[in-house]
Amino acid sequence: MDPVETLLRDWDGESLILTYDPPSEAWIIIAIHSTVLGPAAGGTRMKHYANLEEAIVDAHRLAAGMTYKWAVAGVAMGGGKAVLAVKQGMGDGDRKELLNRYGALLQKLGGVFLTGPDLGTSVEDMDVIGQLARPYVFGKSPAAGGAGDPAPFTALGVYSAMEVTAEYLFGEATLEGRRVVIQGIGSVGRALAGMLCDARAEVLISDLDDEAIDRCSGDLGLTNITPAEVYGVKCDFFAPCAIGGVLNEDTIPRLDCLAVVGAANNQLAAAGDALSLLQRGILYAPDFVANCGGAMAITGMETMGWKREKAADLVRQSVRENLAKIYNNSGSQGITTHDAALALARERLNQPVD
Ligand code: PPY
Repeated sequence: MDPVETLLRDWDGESLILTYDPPSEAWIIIAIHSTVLGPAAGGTRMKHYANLEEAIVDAHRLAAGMTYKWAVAGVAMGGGKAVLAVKQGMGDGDRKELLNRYGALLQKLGGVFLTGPDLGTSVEDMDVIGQLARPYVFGKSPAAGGAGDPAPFTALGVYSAMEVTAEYLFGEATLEGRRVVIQGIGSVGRALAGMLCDARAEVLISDLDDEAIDRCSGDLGLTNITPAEVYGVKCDFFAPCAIGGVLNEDTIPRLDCLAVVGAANNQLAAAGDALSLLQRGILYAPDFVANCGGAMAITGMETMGWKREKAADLVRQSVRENLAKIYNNSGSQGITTHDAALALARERLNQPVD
């Protein structure tokens, strides 16, 4: 059978909207995993993939992650994600036109899918998409009536997750003196590094982009490590804040950390990798629990009128309570933290509130 057919047939989600955009030669993929708790909502990722199959796999997995993220965070939204699978080296003009056509598609869908910024898209891009699809786009700039960049709230949630993890491991929620390796110094990684520096943690950073590293290490005076070394550095916390799939059979044996607490989506390459981490004695903060801050804060501010302080308080509270529960359940039931987090999500999916 055609690999794409197999993918679509075997997926456990609800539906996939697939459109080819001839002018840009991009595929627009909207994966809707579950609408049990509400309308499907998730970021729009823009990225080049080797082929359509890889792009669909990414959309499928990211959409499922959103279902669990909303469920654990207690937000009445369903899980979805969009992937704009673009050609390499697309120019700014073509990019903007693609975003405009994507906005027109979202408008036509009339709220079947709500979106926000993700890897490869920005608040400015949300303003472009929002010109046509205004009610269906979160994370527009304040000038365009949105709540702006989710990244500081995502970083705040990850920071709270590190505090809970420190408390679980060391009996104290303080991060002072803890050694943290941040992989990926984009908007979330940078904000996290700043918070950790303020807390007097020892922060090491790594990124594929040398310029990003120079900017960040210059601003904050941090130690750099090369991407090749990033997995093997001895530390308390390893924080994946870039691409997914970084916890895999190749990297897990090399990790020299006590815990993995990061912002990237889909950090585990395969479900079995959670068990490999457990067997190595590494505590894993499930990604969709630790990184809910951006999605939770931006949608809360835009749909429920939360002020920034309230959003920050609720993100901290949600991450603290859920992660503590997950660590305790994992310990008492002898299951991975990933399975404990999925169980919590499924419990909430089975009891939707209206
Ligand atoms: C994510 O957390 O992975 C997101 O997709 C972020 C998001 C989703 C919906 C609105 C704003 C941000």
